[in-house]
Amino acid sequence: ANLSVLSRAPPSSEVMTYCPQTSPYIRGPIHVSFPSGLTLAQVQRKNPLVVRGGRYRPPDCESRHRTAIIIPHRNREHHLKFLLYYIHPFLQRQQLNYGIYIIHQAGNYTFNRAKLMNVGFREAMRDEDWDCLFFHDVDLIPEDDRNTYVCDANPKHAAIAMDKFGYKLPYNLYFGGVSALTPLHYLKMNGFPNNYWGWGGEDDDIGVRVSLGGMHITRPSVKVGRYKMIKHKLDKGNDINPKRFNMLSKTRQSWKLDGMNTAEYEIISRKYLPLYTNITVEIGTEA
Ligand code: UDH
Repeated sequence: ANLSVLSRAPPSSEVMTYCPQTSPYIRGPIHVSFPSGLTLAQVQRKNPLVVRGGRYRPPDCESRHRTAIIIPHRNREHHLKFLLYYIHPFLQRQQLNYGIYIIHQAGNYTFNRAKLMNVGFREAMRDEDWDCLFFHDVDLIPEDDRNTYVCDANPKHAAIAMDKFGYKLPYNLYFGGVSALTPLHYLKMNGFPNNYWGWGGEDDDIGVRVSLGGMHITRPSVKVGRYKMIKHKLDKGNDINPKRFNMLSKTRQSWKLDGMNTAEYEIISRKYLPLYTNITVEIGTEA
C-alpha cells in the first residue's frame, strides 16, 4: 500500500460526505460588468482553491458532479480573462468538481469551432472520467448561478436567453453558445461535425444530430439561462461560411460519416496553467 497516502487519510469520523443536492452558496442573479484593467493574476488571487490546470473540488464535501468546461479559442484573450473571472466563482458556488479546458486552434487557417469541441471532448476525457461536458463560447457570461453546470437526461442547451437576442430563444432548434452533454450523449450523436469551417451552421448541425441520435434538447428556464455576450465583431479568419445551408440540408446523410469517429488532429502542446488547461491543436484545413 502507498503509506504516504494512508497517513494523510482523514480519521474515519471526518470522511467526506456528499454535498447537498442544492448548494447553499447559490445566490441567483449576477451583476455582470467588465472591469477595466482586470488581470489574470487578480483572478488567480480571488480563487485560491483553484489548482493547476484550472481544477477545483469543494473543500468540505464530496461533489455530486464532475463537469469539464470546453472552450474553443483563438485570439480572444481579453474575453477569456472576463469569462474566467466570472466562471470560477460561479462553478465553486455550485459545489462542482470541475476543470476548465481552452482548446486553442493553432495557426491562421479558418476557424473551426465544432472540430475544436471534438478535440476538447477526447482530450478532457483522457484526464478524468467527467460525467458532463459544457461546450462554452468564450464570450458568454452566465448571469444567474441557478443555471447549474450539470447534465440532464438529454443534451441541454443552456444559453436559452442571451442579451443579444433580447433574452429570448432566437428559434426552437437553436443549440449555440453553451450546451451540456454527457459522454454517452456525445457518442450517441457521433460528436460534432468536423467540416464546418468559418462562421455559422455548425450549431444547427449539432442540434439536428441530437435528434438523429435519438435524443431531444432540454433547456433551463429563460429566467435562469441568461447570458451576457461580450460585444465583438466577426473575427479575422472566421468568415461567414457560405456552404452552411447546403451542408445543413445533408446532416442526415453525413452525421455518421463525419464526427467524433473521424476527428483527426495533432496536439501541439498541453499546458496545465493556474486557471485553465490550455490545449493547442493543429486541426488541419478544409478538404
Ligand atoms: N472563437 C474564437 N476565435 C475566433 C472565432 C471564434 O475564439 O477567431 C470562438 C469563441 O469561443 C467564440 C466562439 O468561437 O465565442 C463563437 O464564435 P463567434 O463569437 O464569432 O460567434 P458569434 O455568433 O458572434 O457568437 C457573432 C459575431 C457577429 C457576427 C455577425 C454575422 N452575421
